[in-house]
Order: sequence, then structure tokens, then C-alpha cells
Amino acid sequence: MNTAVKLGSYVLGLAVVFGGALGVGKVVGPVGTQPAAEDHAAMAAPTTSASATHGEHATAKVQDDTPGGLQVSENGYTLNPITTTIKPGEPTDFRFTVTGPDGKAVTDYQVEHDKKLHLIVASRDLTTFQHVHPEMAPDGVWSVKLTLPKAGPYRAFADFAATGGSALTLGADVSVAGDYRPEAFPEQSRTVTVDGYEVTLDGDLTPGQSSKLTLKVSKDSKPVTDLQPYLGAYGHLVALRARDLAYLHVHPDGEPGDGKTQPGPEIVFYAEVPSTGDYRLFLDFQHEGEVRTADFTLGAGERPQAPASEPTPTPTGHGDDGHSH
Ligand SMILES: [Cu+2]
Repeated sequence: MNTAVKLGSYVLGLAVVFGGALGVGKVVGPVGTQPAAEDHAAMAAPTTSASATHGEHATAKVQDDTPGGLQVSENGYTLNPITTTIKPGEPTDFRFTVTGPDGKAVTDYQVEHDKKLHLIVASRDLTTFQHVHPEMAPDGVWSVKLTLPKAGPYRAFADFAATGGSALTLGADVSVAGDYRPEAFPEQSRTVTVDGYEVTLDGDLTPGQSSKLTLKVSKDSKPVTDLQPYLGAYGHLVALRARDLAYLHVHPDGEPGDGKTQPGPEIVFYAEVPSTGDYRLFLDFQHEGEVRTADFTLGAGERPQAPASEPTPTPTGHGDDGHSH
């Protein structure tokens, strides 16, 4: 209780303590390698000013670089799932609130992409994905019918901006009871077929840089040139990082009615991923009145070698480690 009050009341203090911890790490590192006399001097010097400087730096960095979706609470806003029991394959009324800095359920939201709140639900193994739009009751309780196909851990992401607040993506774990059979992470793929539509992905993800991704939609081997606007765009792309499900913002290039963006067959996005590794990309697009989702796996940067899948080095006569060819 006392701790909770302290945490709530002294956010600035918390930031300084957190930054201070980082600062200590930075100070201690070099100090350990220095002569004892300097070590002593460093110990005697007041650490508060140095820590505060590091604290400001660290706090700003965290706010700038941390991807969305990894936290259930951020900037005073918290995602609170109400529904706790979900069975596989059964339509369930999934309910939740978003509470604001005053602790009350938020009821005023800014409209983004035609909606006040976008809810993404993905299985932790990133083999299933849903993008839905819950309805909000006057008391701020959101609800949506969800059918989660199989047992196991899921992550729900609420993408919203409260009136007067900045855009946030909060994430909360959701469990589906039953016999859980985790699936292997989907292999890298650039062509996907969904409901008779073939979607190809062109472009590469480069960590730390805005990367252009072009998705092209065809049906019966013919380019689709009459995609329909869905939520103010011809396509919506969500990128989730493998293993921690970091939620990455992807910006569409152009929008319907801007005089230059064509309704297919190509939909262009700019994505910036924070690190090397694998990402799952989920494209929602609408054609002939129905929204479909095409999913891809794409690696960013140089991917770490998986020792188990490395080919056995063949003897080259040089005794090399396989990099020689
Ligand atoms: Cu949405």
C-alpha cells in the first residue's frame, strides 16, 4: 500500500531512481578499472547530479525507442481486460476498459483510421491474428465478440489515443483454456494465398530505418485494381516482432482520394523495425465487400545463425569454418 502510494505520487522520483540505476552501471564500469585512489574519489563525489543527468537521458530514450504493445500501462493509461475465461472456438464477449491517469475508465477518444480504438489479438506463437473494432458502452467498457481458434496464450493490443493524450498501444496477455499445442514459427514467406487472392511482398526490413514495403494483390493471376477503402486506406499492415510481440507502427503511403494513390494492385507502406530478427506482418485489405488478412514472415537485418539448422561444414582442405566459400 505504502509502496503503491509512493510509486503513484513520485513519478519524477521513480524516473530519477531508474535513471540513477543506469547511471551507477555506467559509472561503476570504468571505475573498476581505475586505481584505488580515483575509485575512492569517485565514491566520495556526490552522485546525484551525475545520476540525474543520466536519468533524464535514459528516460527520454525509453520514451522514444520502446516499441508499443509491450506494456499494459503507459503514460498513466492502463488496459484492463475484464473477460478472463475464454474457450477455444467459442464466440466470447471480450470486455475491457482503458483507465486514465485519474484511475477512471476513459470515455473520450480521438478517432484514428475511422475508429476510436483498434483491437488486435494475436496468439503468442503469431500463427493467428485478428483486427477488430469493439463497441464502447457509455461507462467506458469496451466489448467485442471474439472467437479465438485454439488454446494457448494470446496478446491483446489496444491501439488508441484518448482525448488530450498521445497515441498509445497497450498490450495485455489473454489465455484460452485447453490443450495447448504450440506451433513452429512460420517460415519466411513473400507470397501468400488467402481466399483465392495471391498477395506478394516486396521490400526488405532494415533495422532502425524506414523501410518501403510493397504488397501486390492478384486474383486468378490478374492484378486487383479495385481494392476498396477500409478504415481510410487500401490496406492496413500490422507488424509484430517474434518472441516479444512488440507492436510496430506502419504507415501507409497515400490514402484513397488523394489523387495519386491507386486502388491496387500495389499497396505501399513504410515500416521501421527496431532490431534484427523475425517479424510477422499482417495485411488487412478489402475487396468485393469483404476484409481478408494475408500474413507474412520477414527477417530484418542479418539474422542470427541457428546452430541446429546450419549445414555441416564440408572439409575444404583449409580447415576453415565454412565462411571461406
Ligand atoms: Cu482497426
